[in-house]
Amino acid sequence: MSQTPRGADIVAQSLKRLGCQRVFTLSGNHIMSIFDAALDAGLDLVHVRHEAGAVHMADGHGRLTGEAGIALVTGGPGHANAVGALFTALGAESPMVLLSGHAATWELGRGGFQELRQADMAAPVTKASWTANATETLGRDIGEAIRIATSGRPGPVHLSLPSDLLDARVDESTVAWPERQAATKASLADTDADKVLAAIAEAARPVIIAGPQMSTVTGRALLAKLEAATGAPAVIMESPRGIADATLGAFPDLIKRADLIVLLGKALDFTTKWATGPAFDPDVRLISIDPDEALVARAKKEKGARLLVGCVAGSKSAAETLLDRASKTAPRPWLAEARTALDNRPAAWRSIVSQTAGRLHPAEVFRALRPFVERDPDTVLICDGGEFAQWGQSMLPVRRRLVNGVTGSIGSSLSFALAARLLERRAPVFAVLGDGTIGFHIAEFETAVRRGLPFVAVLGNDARWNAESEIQRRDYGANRMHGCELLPARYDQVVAALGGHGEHVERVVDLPGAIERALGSGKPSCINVMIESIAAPAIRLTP
Ligand SMILES: Cc1ncc(C[n+]2csc(CCOP(=O)(O)OP(=O)(O)O)c2C)c(N)n1
Ligand SMILES: [Mg+2]
Repeated sequence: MSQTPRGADIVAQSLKRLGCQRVFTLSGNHIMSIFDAALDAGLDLVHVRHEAGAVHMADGHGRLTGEAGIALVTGGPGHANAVGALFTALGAESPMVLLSGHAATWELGRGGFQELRQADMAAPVTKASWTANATETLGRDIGEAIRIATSGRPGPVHLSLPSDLLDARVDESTVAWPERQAATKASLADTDADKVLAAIAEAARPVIIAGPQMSTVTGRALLAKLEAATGAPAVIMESPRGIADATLGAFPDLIKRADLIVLLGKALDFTTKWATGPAFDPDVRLISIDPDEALVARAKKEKGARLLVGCVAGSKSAAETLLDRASKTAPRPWLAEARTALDNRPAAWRSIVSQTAGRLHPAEVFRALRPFVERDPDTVLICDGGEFAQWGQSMLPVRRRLVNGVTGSIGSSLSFALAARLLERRAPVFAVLGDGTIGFHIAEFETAVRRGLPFVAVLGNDARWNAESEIQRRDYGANRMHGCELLPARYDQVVAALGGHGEHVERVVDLPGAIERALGSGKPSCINVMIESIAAPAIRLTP
């Protein structure tokens, strides 16, 4: 590198030093210096079609690796487009950094090109958000952004990079290069672990609810061990549908009977219904173990003396400490009862068939897809959207799975699929989504074709935004359902036109062949399955 690097070189070299070789980006005037610097730093620029797509890809990368995903967008409109997608990453507790170009410092307050208060704009949807103020310290800013994104409760961080700081050259001896730092995670004190274990042992019907950070292959394995060691059923809550998430089977029947709920990195919020109201035992007690002190304090404020233990600790390390200190317990009947509820799926789903010619019932789609998802343990499954995807979340095996997450924002799945394929070169990547949802980022199929990133999108096409239609039916009446209709468009043909593989399916017998051909094509694929509009499943032990 030159003795007098540009700020842009410092940014690119710092990313490389910190192990971030892949950058999800969309070009723009403010960041072309970084594109140039990326050549010498050897960064892989994954050049996408919408800034929100770049953020979703960085989010998907963060969720799958636990390392910060990096998105790079231009200032002003590029940044504005990116910000909305940060909300998804925030809710999913995904480590990622958004780097945005920014008007030059000398232009600020003078009506500069694409001048915008970018850091203020991103602040509510990030853990930290700031604007760099010197060329020499750009590397340190990047190191700090990555450290914050991956520490404690992971999440998105934003850093704006004024273009004059990127263009300026400085003497290399003055550069503050970032150090590779381990993410800081508080550990659970042994005394607290023992209190938690004692409370679980004393409870008759304990339930452990983990947050989205545990939604990884290792997190799930750890939770399964914790469940076996403590006799308390352990679940992950990562859906805005909360206790009614179809992934959790008849969870409402189970949680109503719980006398102790252990929140393991799970916020006491709307998804957990603040553990109050008719869905809960009024005497239920809680434990909150959370990396974020503010969330422990919130649980204390909400629950008062009902909060038995509140302590600050990272979810995974806390689960490991609990496992280390747990003594062998005899199997409890409660765990068997709880598993029956969690694994419960109505018998009718095995034989349910569509009532409409030329359209499949969602259950038929997922019965056909299931063996393909099960074929390879490394398969990545992505579920996104409304009612159709909820059927997928309840009927498909959960191992390496990404869902849009607690914020409920739809549209991220195609970007997730690209990020997943860049990491997983062999096993299938499936994205399950609705016809409304595919519209947000359908152009990313072009990115996938350009980059040679095959995956299979299984699209449930009911020609409507059905989740919202169902709200209209329920709250306002069947005769007042309007404004949510779409055309039964041929999304498969759009994908084929972009260079991918398209399949159109109207009969269940044709679906396995279509999936097989899509996988065999080696191309980004879209199977446009015409479906009936069916509400998301609600599972109860006794209907
Ligand atoms: C970004 C965003 N916009 C709007 C919504 C509201 N919303 C949730 S589900 C849904 C409908 C999804 O339609 P589709 O993808 O066709 O799935 P379907 O429910 O029809 O199966 C809408 C509009 C949202 N959650 N997020
Ligand atoms: Mg739909």
